[in-house]
Amino acid sequence: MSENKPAAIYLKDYRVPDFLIDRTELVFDLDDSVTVVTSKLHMRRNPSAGRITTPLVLDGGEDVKLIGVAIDNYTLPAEEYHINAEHQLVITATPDQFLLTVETVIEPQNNTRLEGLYRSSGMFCTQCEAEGFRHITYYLDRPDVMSIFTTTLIADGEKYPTLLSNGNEVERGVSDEGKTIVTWHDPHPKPAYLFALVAGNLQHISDTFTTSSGRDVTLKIFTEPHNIDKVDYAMGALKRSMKWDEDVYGREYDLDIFMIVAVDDFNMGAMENKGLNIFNSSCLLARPDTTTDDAYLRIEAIVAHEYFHNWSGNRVTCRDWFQLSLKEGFTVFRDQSFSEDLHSETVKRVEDVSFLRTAQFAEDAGPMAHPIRPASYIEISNFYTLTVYEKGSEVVRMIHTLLGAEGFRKGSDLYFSRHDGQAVTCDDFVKAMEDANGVDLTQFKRWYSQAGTPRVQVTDEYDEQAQTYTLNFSQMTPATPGQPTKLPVVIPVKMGLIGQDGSSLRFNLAGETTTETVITLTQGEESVVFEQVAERPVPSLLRGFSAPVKLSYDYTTEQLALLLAHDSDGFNRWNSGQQIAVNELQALIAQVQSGESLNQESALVSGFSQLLADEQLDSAMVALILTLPSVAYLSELAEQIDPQAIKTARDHLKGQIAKALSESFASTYERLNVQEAYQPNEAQIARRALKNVALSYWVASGDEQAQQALVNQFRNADNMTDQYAALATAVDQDLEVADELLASFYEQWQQESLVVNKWLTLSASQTSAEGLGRIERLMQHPSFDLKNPNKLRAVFAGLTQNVTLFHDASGAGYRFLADQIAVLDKRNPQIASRLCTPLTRWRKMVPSLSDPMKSALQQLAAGDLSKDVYEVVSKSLAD
Ligand code: B3K
Ligand code: ZN
Repeated sequence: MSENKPAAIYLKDYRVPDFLIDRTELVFDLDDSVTVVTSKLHMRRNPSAGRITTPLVLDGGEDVKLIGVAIDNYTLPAEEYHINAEHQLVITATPDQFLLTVETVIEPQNNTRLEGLYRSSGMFCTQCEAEGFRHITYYLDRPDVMSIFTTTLIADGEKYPTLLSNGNEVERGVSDEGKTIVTWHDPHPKPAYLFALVAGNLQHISDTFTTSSGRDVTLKIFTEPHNIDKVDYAMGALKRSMKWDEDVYGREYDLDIFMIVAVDDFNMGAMENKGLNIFNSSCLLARPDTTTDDAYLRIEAIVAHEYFHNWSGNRVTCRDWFQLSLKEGFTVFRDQSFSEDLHSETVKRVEDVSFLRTAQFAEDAGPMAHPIRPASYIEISNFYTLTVYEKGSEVVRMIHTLLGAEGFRKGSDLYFSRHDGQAVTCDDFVKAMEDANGVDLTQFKRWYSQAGTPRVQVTDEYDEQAQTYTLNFSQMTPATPGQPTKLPVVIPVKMGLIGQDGSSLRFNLAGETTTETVITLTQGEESVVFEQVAERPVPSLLRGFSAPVKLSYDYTTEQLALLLAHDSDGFNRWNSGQQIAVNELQALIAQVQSGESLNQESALVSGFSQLLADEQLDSAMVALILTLPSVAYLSELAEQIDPQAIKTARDHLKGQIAKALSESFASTYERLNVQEAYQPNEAQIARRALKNVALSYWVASGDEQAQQALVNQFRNADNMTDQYAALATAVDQDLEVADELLASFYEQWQQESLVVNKWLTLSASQTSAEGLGRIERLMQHPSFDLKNPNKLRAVFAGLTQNVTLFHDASGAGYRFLADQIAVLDKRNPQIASRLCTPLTRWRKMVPSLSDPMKSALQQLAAGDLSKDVYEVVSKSLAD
């Protein structure tokens, strides 16, 4: 590893800034070779800092070239300032209040990190969160410095007719050299991470939204000209989001214009810059023939998420980056609730929980485990994690469950009004919830500081004589790096009791008779006694997944089948089916590992058969229940991960169910395979989901007619959902026709970059004799582009899902990934760091894989690494 180990930054060291920037005036002279940035900062000492003689230290980057510095128009001589080893500009002495002018030069066309200002497909764009602004000019690049920005863009108007920044356009003109000059002004104070600019030759669509108080807001979505036919859906999603935030949170939009721009090269999904959201085109562009149903729903959710940040993140922002979950956890909760409200609540909940339990639980059990408010970091980019986002959302959801919808709204109203225009902490958020409701959330706040997924064990007793039913709960949270001991947390357990006939039983708890309640656990061990319980019930626990915990109760298969068939809570119906499958799969995995012949009985056959027979059920729910737990989820549950055994067991169970119910799958497929004009609506999405699950089982049954149906669907589909599902099944089931279909898919869609990404993933995930040569070939393919994070993610997602190739016992798959990360780290450390995740699991792998995986990490560790990759690799290898 590099000689100078990057230092950690600690939450406990937080200090208010020594200086404030009331106004920021930026001028960008954009040019294809160099871009000149002139920044005028109206600064003063921060009265709350209490320090009167500190030097002024402004953040910068190695890629920023300083041309000159002036204070109150006096050009500073070289001895009055210097650049330190951290690339900061240090000015020894300043007045208490002054105008600082800084001129810098940057080269956006050479910016491969995609942080700060960079060029992507002939356009300029920015990404400043978390610490990208310092790669544009010297600044107090921290979220608690909020300033009013005025931005002037100067560029060749022929090449860059679209010139955008935050706020409202206030001036437009032409320079002496004939360049276009446009000035934008954003009246809302904001931290630099929310700054944005875009310059390009773009097209746009426009619309209007009238806010609840009657103001008209202009809405514009910009793309490169060839994608302008794919933005209508996002516009609709934006309007739905604006309306929902008014209805549910009372939040109105606050500028005259709201703009979204799609760019191809982007490190993550999207960015909530004030009034000018910038999106990865994969999270914005939609057209029926190129976009799957899942992607439609994801686009709607991300448009909503970024829009919702206007209040939860922008108007009220984070004091420091340790508070990231303040805006991200809350905003994910808001976007999840939005999608639940607009679509099926249960389906959305199942999808979100599946993702959480698969990926976030794995993170929380690994070397990078951290609380939703971390106490330290080396590189903040590494903390845009599933824990901060998804677990953060679960924590906010628990507050919602504890306070109820009305109490929560009182709390959010108080939070927004009390802190409007401020940079605050997670404690401030919880305090607003407490004050608005007169409750004490002191113990609850342990969720913000403790990492790890709590385990809850439940046992029960029924006293027939007294008609009392007792549930005994015990909770413990396993140790995580740096946190050997944990305290009990507050766990809301939403629950009900089910009778032998499947009905919801009434019970009496604390003098109230009901069929559903929320029990709030607070102790290591505690019991709850339910009275007037007429029969021995089957408990339906943690309904709607009311807390992000691993709950276990020793259900029999019959009890799970009862819940699957009858529970009034849709989430728990699904969960019970999953639990049966998990139990069977775990038994099969053990059989594979010990070389026994595999069990041929599955309780799922009769359950699934009933589901398929009942045409009245919600097709989307049936599709979810029929979907077996993924290899990734089974890996998370495993004591020791044996990917090949997991895959063999899963393929076996799927094949067994498929063969037993082949005819039902065929008839379900035929019933749902209707001709209709594509709409991404509820009913159609549900139908396609079940149809395509049925197809995958039918094909897995080995029926030749199924293969024919698959090929027909692939060739005749008028929408990407159906075409892709057919192709993915062909690849997953390793059908002979898969190669031919993959080739024809590429042929058909080679001009559509986002569709090509799907082709890259499926091609990389395909089992083939070529081995890693196939991955190398894909990376040489004309459609691959090392600069484009979507292409990288596409290929590496395919590789790491490719059990046979990636987890080869020789360790070649792991070494290959490590080699690629090392190369990529020089270009784009954020993306390189993300790609390390599969290797961080080495301790949980079976011994034969653990050693080679660890060696791959050690090989990586021996190189000269960015802070980003260094942090992940060193924490993964730490004792
Ligand atoms: N706030 C951005 C994420 C920025 C990631 C920076 N590495 C998108 C979002 O969460 O809405
Ligand atoms: Zn966000």
